[in-house]
Amino acid sequence: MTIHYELHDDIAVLAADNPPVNALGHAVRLGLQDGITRAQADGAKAVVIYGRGRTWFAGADIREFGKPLQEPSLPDLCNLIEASTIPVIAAMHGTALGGGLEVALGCHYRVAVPTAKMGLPEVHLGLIPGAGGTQRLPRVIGSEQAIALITSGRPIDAAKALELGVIDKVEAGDPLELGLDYARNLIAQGAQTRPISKMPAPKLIDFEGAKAGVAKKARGQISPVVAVDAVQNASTLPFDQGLAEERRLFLELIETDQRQGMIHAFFSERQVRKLPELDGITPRNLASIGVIGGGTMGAGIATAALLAGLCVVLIEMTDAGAAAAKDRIAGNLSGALKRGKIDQAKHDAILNEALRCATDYEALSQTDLIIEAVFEDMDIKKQVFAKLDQVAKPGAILASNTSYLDLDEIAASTSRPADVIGLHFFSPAHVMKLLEVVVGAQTAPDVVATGFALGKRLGKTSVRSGVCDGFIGNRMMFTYRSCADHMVLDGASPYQIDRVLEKFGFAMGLFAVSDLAGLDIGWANRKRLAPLRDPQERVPTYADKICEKGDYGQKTGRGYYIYEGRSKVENPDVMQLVEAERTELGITPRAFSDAEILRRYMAAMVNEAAKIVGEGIARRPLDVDMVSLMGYGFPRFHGGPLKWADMQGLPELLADIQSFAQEDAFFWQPAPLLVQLVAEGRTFDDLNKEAAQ
Ligand code: T1G
Repeated sequence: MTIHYELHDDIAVLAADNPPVNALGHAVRLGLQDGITRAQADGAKAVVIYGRGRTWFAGADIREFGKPLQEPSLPDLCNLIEASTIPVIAAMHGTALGGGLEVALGCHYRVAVPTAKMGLPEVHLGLIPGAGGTQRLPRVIGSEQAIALITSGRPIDAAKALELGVIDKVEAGDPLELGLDYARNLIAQGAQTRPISKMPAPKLIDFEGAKAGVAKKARGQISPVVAVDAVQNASTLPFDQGLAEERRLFLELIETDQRQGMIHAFFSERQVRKLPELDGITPRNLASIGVIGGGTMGAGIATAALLAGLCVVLIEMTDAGAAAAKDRIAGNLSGALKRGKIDQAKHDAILNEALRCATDYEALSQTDLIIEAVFEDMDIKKQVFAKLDQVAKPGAILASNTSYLDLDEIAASTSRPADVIGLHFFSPAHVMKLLEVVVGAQTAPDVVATGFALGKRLGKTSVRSGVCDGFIGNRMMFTYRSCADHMVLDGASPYQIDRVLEKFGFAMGLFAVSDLAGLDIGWANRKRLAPLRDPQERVPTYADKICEKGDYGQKTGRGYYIYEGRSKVENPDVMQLVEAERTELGITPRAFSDAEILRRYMAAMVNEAAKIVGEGIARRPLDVDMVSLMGYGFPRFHGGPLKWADMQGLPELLADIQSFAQEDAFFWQPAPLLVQLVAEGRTFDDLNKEAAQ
């Protein structure tokens, strides 16, 4: 039973009971429909709806999307609630999201506990509110506020909802009691129903202007732009027509790849933390951590841990280095203070009590987990781990923040390789969501479980990776970067490639991102790999020549682009270096269409990703998708490179790779897994489903 019907004197109560989040699946909708009808038949004077468990309805049941619709639909249910002849009160707690808020807007009165949050996040699923939200909300808060809430998908808290008039009362306590009290008062006052659909249409605003602003921010995502059209209808059409239009637009979006991509991202974000190998494994205790190295990465990691309530001991080589590290952390914390993430008291407590900066490794002797974030050099890392092996307590976890290097080789420099793990953070480490948890050949299961527990504590999306050069993310990046370099040598320009990627939905193109990260990092990595390179491999040198000029990107003001203030312009030196290299190699440049650039770039990415899954470096395709979304800016509405590949069609992608291999058989070796899936008519999603069984 997902909806319990109770009579409290002359008040009917509908209690939702569909854990974990009271999703408005078919059974819940049926239960509400029956409950509203029965209450009126029972002669109740009012109805209170509330949610048992941790929350009011957190929306439609996302698992039902794409499946045949079962009546009553959610918009019909909201209309039925609104048409009730007796007042219906929504008593909310937890997260009233999407269809959950729309049900509340179908009710006549809304009350909430102070901790409740509410919003319409449908755009994050590639959709728009589809149960009256685009028609009822603007009538209550106006079109501008409604557009802001719906196109951002961001929830508001109860205080803000009260201020905007979305709810009528905020009071601490049990939501059921709150609802019953409110109903009793209404009955005592002889209050009537109050259908929002009967409220006047919201006044017209500059919808075209609003739409243009939303489209700019959406960077190719469809649903936020469609949402503006739907809200506009609330001002220009009668309610029922506006509702019908909302439904038409909603059902159109259901059929889009973007909806599939974003729902894949939603569930993958939750699935990625479930690893069967960790079932029943208890993580080790985590109260304090140590960080070796107080540079940008070390200071960011320390900040993330401090903000999550952990004590941190940070080690630097010198007192000056330790002081500089403390300043970097203080800088990060003042940012968190400005953004209201922490208050002054917490800020001061962190800097004065939770953080200790030192130069003596002995200071780490009691910490539970130590993360090394020193220069990306194997010898230096081995020296650090050998010292850690001496001072760390038994059972302490020794972690490396290496971005590329062989974790097993690092672990072998200690007497406790089972306690060694890779925790690969992304810069800035206190902001970026992704954490690659790199599992070595000897890493103990409870050490892996502790890595994931730390990730959860820091609010990260943790993804398991095996050991290979660059793990999941950097290994893929190395390949699609090489593909881009090859296209540049053959006739494309870095700037055309960046424009194509931004049109595809990336916030920044590949070369602009390299400038942001610092060209010297890629250069150091190319130097490291040079002795290991296969002579068959095409290795363009123009990127090295840019660095040899001392141009490292944003940090030097010049890289692929020239940075003056907030503007950036193409750096003419780059194409001169490219043309010189083409001449030297006897290459006659040719034109590349935007479509071809995208096909090659994505083929390279997907092919490498398929190798990574095929080799077991990534457990499932969704792991790769999560790495790309959370750490490499891959547009969420495409779902990730492997979800995107499934939607494009794997046979077409394989055919592309096989045709590109005519030019460069060494670079374009089709991934065995991709060949197998195509031969078997299967997809990457099939692998995700099998892994979840
Ligand atoms: N449908 C189905 N399952 C859901 C769900 C939903 N709406 N929300 C959560 N779950 C599952 C989730 O997969 C996980 O499962 C478990 O519940 C706990 O979630 C017509 C079109 C509510 C803030 O977008 O944002 O209404 O992994 O791990 O971190 O206009 O879940 O345990 O098997 O995320 O505490 C709009 C989506 C739908 C809200 C709780 N609603 N959910 O966060 O727990 S579209 C949303 C969330 C809609 C109408 C339209 C969060 C949460 P499992 P969790 P959490």
